[in-house]
Amino acid sequence: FGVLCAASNEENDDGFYMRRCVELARKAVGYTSPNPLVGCVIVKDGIVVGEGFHPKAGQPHAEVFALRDAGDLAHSATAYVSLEPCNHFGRTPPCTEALIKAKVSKVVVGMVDPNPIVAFKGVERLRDAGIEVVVGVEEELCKSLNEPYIHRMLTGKPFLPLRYSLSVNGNFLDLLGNGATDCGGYYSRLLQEYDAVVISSSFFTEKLKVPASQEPGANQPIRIVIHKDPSSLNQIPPGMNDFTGKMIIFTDNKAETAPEVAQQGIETVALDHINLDVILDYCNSQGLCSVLLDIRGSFGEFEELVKEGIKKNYINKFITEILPVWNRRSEPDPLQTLKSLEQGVKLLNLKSKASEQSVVIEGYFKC
Ligand code: AOF
Ligand code: ZN
Repeated sequence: FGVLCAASNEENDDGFYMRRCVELARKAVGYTSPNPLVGCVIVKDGIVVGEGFHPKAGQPHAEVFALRDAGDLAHSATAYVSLEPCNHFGRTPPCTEALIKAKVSKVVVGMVDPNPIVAFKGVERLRDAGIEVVVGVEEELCKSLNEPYIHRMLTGKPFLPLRYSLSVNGNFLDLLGNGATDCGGYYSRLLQEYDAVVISSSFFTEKLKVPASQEPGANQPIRIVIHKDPSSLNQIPPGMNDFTGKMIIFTDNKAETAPEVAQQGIETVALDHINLDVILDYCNSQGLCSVLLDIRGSFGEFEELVKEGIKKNYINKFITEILPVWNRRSEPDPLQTLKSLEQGVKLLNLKSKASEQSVVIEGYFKC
């Protein structure tokens, strides 16, 4: 009985330290792409002697910071890492070698790295060096931490959830004056998690503030503006780009861009036809792992993108925010396009979150 108790305590401890790794990793939310979020904790005799996380692509990995923090105490210690340690020379040297050199005796890994250059090779290298390796502690949590990174590694496309708001009577809210004006703190926190957000050009034409993450120092995703109205590209009011992030306009308007647009640091890409393939390829080329398709404003601008995204299986996550307002039916309904697709679309792995401002439901769509 005593042995069983000891084993289950050890398992609980593994979970505890892995959750701490995830907590540490999350300090860099929004800043690591194309790299993953990774946290590492070094534990010796039940005491945490080192902690670290990966702050930004190009900078040292989580293990390196944690080992530095632990110094000589890493000797014979256990290293917890939310992602399999790398075993390759990328922008930084292999973490496996750093762990071996530090003489840790055990490594507990949250999940195998889906990067084909790394997958299982890190674990193998550590085992070959005589280090005990446990894989798959708090695996689901570690996977949810890096949903965009994993998605991009496996599909070659950025992760592309679709977000929209509904009134309590089930109508779409454009949030540009149609019933509700503020999405509250939830929306601001959501934005921080994304590398880019696709928004409607009505933020320009209605002279509204472009949505920004509110907390000081928070990640400001790149604003990708869909601009289908040929008459208004030259009427972008000054001060639109008043947040610290980058803005890029995708337009099928061939008219020459007004100098004021470029003066605001806004890049413009003119296309024959705005489509998701071009937008996602652009994001991919910039190393962006996550793009939020944020349906607000001029719904018509999104309809084709939504249709394309669902048909091509680019959109697999839905984020629905129900706000405490009652409103008239909005026309056109931006997701009416879904009705023309196959019946019986079902969302899986639902999660919901309720606050005083809203109820948020997230779910996955599998074709
Ligand atoms: C780890 N710990 O903290 C991270 C890892 O170009 P590099 O050198 O930064 O390598 C990037 C790859 O390394 C990335 O695609 C992923 O496979 C892994 N990231 N690995 O052991 C970390 N950030
Ligand atoms: Zn590494």
